[in-house]
Amino acid sequence: MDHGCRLCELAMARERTLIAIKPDGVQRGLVAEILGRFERKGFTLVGLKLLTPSRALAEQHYGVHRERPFFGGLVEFITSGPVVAMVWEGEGVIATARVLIGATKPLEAAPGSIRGDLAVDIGRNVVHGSDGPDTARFEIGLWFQPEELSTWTPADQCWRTES
Ligand code: IDP
Ligand code: MG
Repeated sequence: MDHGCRLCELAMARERTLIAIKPDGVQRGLVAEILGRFERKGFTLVGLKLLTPSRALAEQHYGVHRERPFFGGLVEFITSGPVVAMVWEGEGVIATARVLIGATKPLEAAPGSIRGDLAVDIGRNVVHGSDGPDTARFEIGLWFQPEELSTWTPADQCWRTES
């Protein structure tokens, strides 16, 4: 809950989100392109690994979609090869990452967004981003052990944010 107090400000500044480059993004050689967009924007990378997700991980990650007709195919797809899982940090990173990623349907995603520039099919939309604070916390805990995350401040942070 944001009360507008100093503690809330600090917590917001440390906001984190889970971003995953899906198997299609890895297979198509788009890792640097996608990762670079978050890096160039000015967010801070605090966790990074490449793994082929287990079925259990995939089913938990997409648990909210369990009843949807595409669930089986989605789990097959996300477990089909390596995924690059990342945690990015920064003020407003959860919502802004969704803007950088673009709409779920790539044909409707704005030009300039990752999906708008790099994808055409909803089932091959190259990247995942948490959709809110609760989801972000859940997904980060699912994909990363606490010790796999680095809390650090980039040396040039004062050239990215005023405070
Ligand atoms: P999001 O990735 O933009 O948050 P969600 O609605 O959470 O979109 O759906 C999760 C993922 O499930 C999508 O990124 C996409 O890969 C897949 N998906 C969603 N809807 C469909 C569909 O109608 N057909 C096939 N795959 C879908
Ligand atoms: Mg989603």
